[in-house]
Amino acid sequence: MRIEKVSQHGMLQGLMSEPKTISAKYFYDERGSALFEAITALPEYYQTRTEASILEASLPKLASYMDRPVTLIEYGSGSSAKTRILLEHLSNVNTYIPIDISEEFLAQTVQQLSLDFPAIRVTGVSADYTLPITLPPSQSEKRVVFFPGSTIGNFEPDEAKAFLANSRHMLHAGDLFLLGVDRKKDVSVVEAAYDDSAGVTAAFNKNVIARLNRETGAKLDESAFSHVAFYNKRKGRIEMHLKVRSDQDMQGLGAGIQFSEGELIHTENSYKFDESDIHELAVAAGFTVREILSDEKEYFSVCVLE
Ligand code: AVJ
Repeated sequence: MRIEKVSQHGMLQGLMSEPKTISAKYFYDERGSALFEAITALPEYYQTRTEASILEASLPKLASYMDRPVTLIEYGSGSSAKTRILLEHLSNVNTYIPIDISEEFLAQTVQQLSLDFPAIRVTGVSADYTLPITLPPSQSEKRVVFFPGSTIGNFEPDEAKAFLANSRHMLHAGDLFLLGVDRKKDVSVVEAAYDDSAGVTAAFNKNVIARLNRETGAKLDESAFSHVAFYNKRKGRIEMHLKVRSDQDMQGLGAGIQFSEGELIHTENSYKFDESDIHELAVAAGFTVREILSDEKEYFSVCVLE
């Protein structure tokens, strides 16, 4: 008998299905995380600065919810830029647990935050938060989960509900979930945010091909893929795809997988929410909507769920 051990890679799974997909979580290698940070500063990408302005304008209100010592837990913390607003102003936060899939990025962030906020205990957790995770045990503290940036929009509606319902199970009565959601709005505004004139979003999308080459030995021609982004009105979501410009055969771990000219590889969905979507999602997950904090144009909302 001969048993052979083969290596596998999660990126290959979606590439073997029809139509081909690459899960959006694969965007966030070190370069992808840096490109995403660049996206958040683009003039077209209103989300990040709008959410930051909502948080700033809502600080007294948020402080009133945090009436005793708080452990703040963040999913997909990235550079934790928005969280700094909370850590600076909400004096009852004494512990911060950033959770991120990009370990290199997380290590840098945790180091910097520990220097900047010596009074706050910062414990990074490097994990794929779409899978079950165990968190350091909490004391008698109030837990506040922060899931900003409308990252919830990357999930299918059923997955989003299941994810929120699962997170609710590690919370106790009186704990909170702060959920950032991108609102439904004029299509031209939302499409521009995913196809910026500087081409940063295109580079972010195409970076998954570079990652595929590096991690699976695919040897694909990166310039043979182009960025496609559009709003799917029926589904209420932005879709990003990579369009194959010339036939390609994968080598390495995915040998045998072929890409045909004109084919679309689906790389991301980013769902947008109106008020009834927010209520439906929260209620299905067992939460009560305490408050929906928004900017003047209602481009973005931070939902206070309990
Ligand atoms: C980090 C998932 C919220 O969907 O807007 C930015 C990722 N994709 N530009 C989003 C993203 C393209 C972003 N999220």
